[in-house]
Amino acid sequence: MGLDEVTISKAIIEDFNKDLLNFLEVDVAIGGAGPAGLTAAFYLAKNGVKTVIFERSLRTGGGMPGGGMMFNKIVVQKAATEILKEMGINYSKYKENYYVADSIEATSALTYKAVQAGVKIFNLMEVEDIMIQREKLCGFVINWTAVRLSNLHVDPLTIRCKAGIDATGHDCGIVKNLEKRSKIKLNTSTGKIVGEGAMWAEEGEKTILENTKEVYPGLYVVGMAANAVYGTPRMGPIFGGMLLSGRKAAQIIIRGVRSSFFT
Ligand code: 48F
Repeated sequence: MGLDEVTISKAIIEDFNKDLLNFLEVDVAIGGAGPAGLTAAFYLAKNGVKTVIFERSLRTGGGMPGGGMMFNKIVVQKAATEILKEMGINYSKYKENYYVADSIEATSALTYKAVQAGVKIFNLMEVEDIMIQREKLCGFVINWTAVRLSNLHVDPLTIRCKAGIDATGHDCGIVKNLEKRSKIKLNTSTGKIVGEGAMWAEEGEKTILENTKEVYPGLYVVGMAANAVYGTPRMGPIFGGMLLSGRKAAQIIIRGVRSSFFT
C-alpha cells in the first residue's frame, strides 16, 4: 500500500479545519497553556465545559519546562500534591511542605490530561485582543503568532466564548488589552492593572488564590497573571499556586455554569 503526499496534506488540513470550526464557539476560552491555564482547562473539560486554549508558543507548559534557571525540576507545596496525584505526576518529598517533580514530566502530564479530558489546544496562535459586547467579555480575537513576529499586517479572526481566562503569565496580556480601552474599570484596588510585586514566594503563593477571580465581567485571571493584575509578588519556580489557581478558576466558572450564569 503506497503513501500519497497529497492525501497526507488533505488529512492534516481537513482535520485541523474541523477542529477550528468546532471551537469557534465555546463555553470557556483560555489564553496561555502554562501550568495555570492547562490546569483550569483540565478541570473545566472534566466537568463537561467546552474549553479551548490558544497558546502563542510552539509548545505548551509556559515557564514550567524550564524549572528553576534551567534545572528542570519544580517545587510544589503539600496543598497541591493532590493535583499532582490526579495528573499522574511523580514527585518526592524533599522536606516538610517541599515536594519535587520533574518539570518535563509535569508539563507533559498537564498537557496530556487536559487534551484527554476534551480540551482543544491551538498552539502557535495568540490572543491579540478581546471582544466586548454589552459590557461583558464575549470573545477572543486570535491570530497566528508568526504574523506578529514577522510584522505582517494581517487581520485576525474572532471566536466567541461565554467566559475567558487570562492565563498568559507575567505578561497578563489579555487584561492589558482590556485595560487600554476607554471606560474600562477592572475589579482591582485601582481599577487598573496594579503590577506584579518583587520575589516573595510565601506571599505570592498565599495571595494567588485570592487573586484568582473575575477581573471584569466574563474575564477571569489565573496563575501569574492573577498576581500581576492584583499587584502581589512573583514566586519563582514553586508551582503549587499555579495548579491550585487553575483549579480554583475552574471551580468558580463551573459554579456559574450550574447557576445558569452561562445561559
Ligand atoms: O508563563 P506561564 O507559565 O504562566 P502561568 O501558568 O505560570 C507561571 C509560571 O510558569 C512561572 C512562575 C511560577 O511560580 O512564576 O512564571 O501563570 O504560561 C503562560 C503561557 O501563556 C502564553 C505563553 O507563551 C505561555 O506559554 N501566552 C502569553 N501571552 C499569550 C500567550 C497570548 N497573548 N496569547 C496566547 N498565549
